Amino acid sequence: MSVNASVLPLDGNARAVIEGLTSQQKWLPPRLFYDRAGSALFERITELPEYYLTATEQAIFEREAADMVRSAGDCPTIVELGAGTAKKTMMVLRAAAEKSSAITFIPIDVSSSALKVARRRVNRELPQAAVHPLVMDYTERFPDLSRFAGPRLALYIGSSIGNFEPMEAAALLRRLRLSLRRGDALLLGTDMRKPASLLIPAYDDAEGVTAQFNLNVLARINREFAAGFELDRFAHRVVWNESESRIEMHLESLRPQRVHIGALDLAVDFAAGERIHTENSYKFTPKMIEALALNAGFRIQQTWRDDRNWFRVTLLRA
Ligand code: AVI
Repeated sequence: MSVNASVLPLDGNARAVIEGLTSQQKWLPPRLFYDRAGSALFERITELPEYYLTATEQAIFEREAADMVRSAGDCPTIVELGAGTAKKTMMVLRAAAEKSSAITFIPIDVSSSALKVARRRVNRELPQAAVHPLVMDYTERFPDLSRFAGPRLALYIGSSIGNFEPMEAAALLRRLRLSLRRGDALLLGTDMRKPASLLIPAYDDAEGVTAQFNLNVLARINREFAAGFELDRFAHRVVWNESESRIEMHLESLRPQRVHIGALDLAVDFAAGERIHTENSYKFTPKMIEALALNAGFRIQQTWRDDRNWFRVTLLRA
C-alpha cells in the first residue's frame, strides 16, 4: 500500500525543516547536526587544534574537579545534560566517587550511540557507579529525577548552553532548576568572549571538519526527507557577530538553484549568495553568566577558569 506522506503527522524535525527553509531568512535548528555521522564529526571537532574549547575545559576539570565536588557538597546523584560520550565527566565522577561510596550517574542525550559509549566508559573506569542513561531531547522535556537520591549535581558542560538564544537558555535552565530541589547544584561550562582571530578558526578549521559537520545537515535532510541538496553547491560560512557576542554558522548557496524535498512535498529556491543560518554559539562575559543565572533562578557560588581566561566552569545553586 502506498501512503501519501502529506497526510502523516509531521515530527518536530520535519516541521522545523519546512518552517526554516520557507522563512524569509532561511534557518535550520542546530539539533539537526547530531545524527550518527554528525555526532562522529563533532567528536573529531573536539580534537582539532583550532577547537580550543574541549581541551581548555578538560584542563580546568583536571585541575579543579576535586575542588568542584567539594564545593558542590555531598551529591550522590550526578545528572548530565547532553552527556555525549561522557569523556570529560569522568574526572567529576571520580572525584565524587572518592567522597560518596555509592554514586548514580544519569547521562542524558539524544544520541543513543553516544550514550552506549558513555555507559561502557563508566562501567569500565568506575565500576562502583550505577549508570542510568536516558535517551531524550532535554530541550523538549525534562526527566523526572525524583526517584534518584538527592542532593543532585547537574552538569551542563562544553558550552552547549551557548547554542541557545539568551532567553531560550534562561528558560532551559529554569526548567532544569524546577526538576531539581532547593540546594541541588549545577556546574555550567561557558566559552568566554575572545578576539575573532581565535574564534573564527575554531569554527572554520584548516582540515575542513567543521565545514563537513555543517554540510552534514543537508546530507541528513537528503537521507531522511528524500531531498536533492547537492553539497558542492553550498559553502560553509562563519561570522563573528560582535554586537550579539556570538559565532554564527551559515550554509551559502553558491548559485541560484531549486532543491526538492520529496518527503515534505516542498521545493525551495535559493538565490546565489543566499544563506541558511544553521547555528549560533554565544561567547560569554561574566555579566552574561550572571544575567543567565539570575533569569533562571540560580545563585552563583563559585567559578573556575583556565589561565588564559578562555573558558569558565561556574557552580550554581538552585
Ligand atoms: C556543541 N557546541 C557547544 C559546539 C559549539 O562550539 O558551539 C557545536 C559546534 N559547532 C561547530 N563546532 C562546534
